[in-house]
Amino acid sequence: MHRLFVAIRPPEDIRDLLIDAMDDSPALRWVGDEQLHLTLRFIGEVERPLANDIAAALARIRFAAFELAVRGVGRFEQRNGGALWAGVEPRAPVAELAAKIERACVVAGVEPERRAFHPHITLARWNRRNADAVIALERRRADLLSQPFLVDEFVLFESHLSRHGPHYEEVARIPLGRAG
Ligand code: 2AM
Repeated sequence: MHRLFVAIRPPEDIRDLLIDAMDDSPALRWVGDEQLHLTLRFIGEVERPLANDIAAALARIRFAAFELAVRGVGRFEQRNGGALWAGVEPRAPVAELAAKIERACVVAGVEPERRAFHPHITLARWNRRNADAVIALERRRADLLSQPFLVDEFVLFESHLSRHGPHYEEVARIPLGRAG
């Protein structure tokens, strides 16, 4: 089985800004540089033939390159903790691209996504008992803001899980059309 997801990989200067926003707070498990991405569609575990059909459907997507900037931080709460993330703006082009990817996945035979799309770049995971520290950090980083960067491709990743955390392998890069 192949555990797949589709994401935007921010360029190095943007990743550097995100890494600079991290601190040594023991309350948070920060992600590494190689794990920074904006998920457009989490696909999950699929067999090889479906993986091939997904890759082919994604390769047929036509979408114009666009600019994004990182802006602000936020947090998701699950039962035992959650994620701290950086937001992006504007959301419209990234949501449109995600919707196109969603249609391509469904045409290829993937079950439709029922959850709403919230574009974000996960920076850290946290445990419920450290919620106060996470809220304090979220306030301190509220003014996080990057220069706009060009999104001119998206990536199909395979996630390999291990004891040392996930390793994300690039399976295919799909270019976007010339901006504007
Ligand atoms: P994230 O975007 O909040 O960090 C690979 O696992 C990527 O897919 C991660 O970026 C992860 O979360 C995202 N993702 C979305 N839904 C997921 C799910 N149900 N299980 C695992 N990862 C998921």
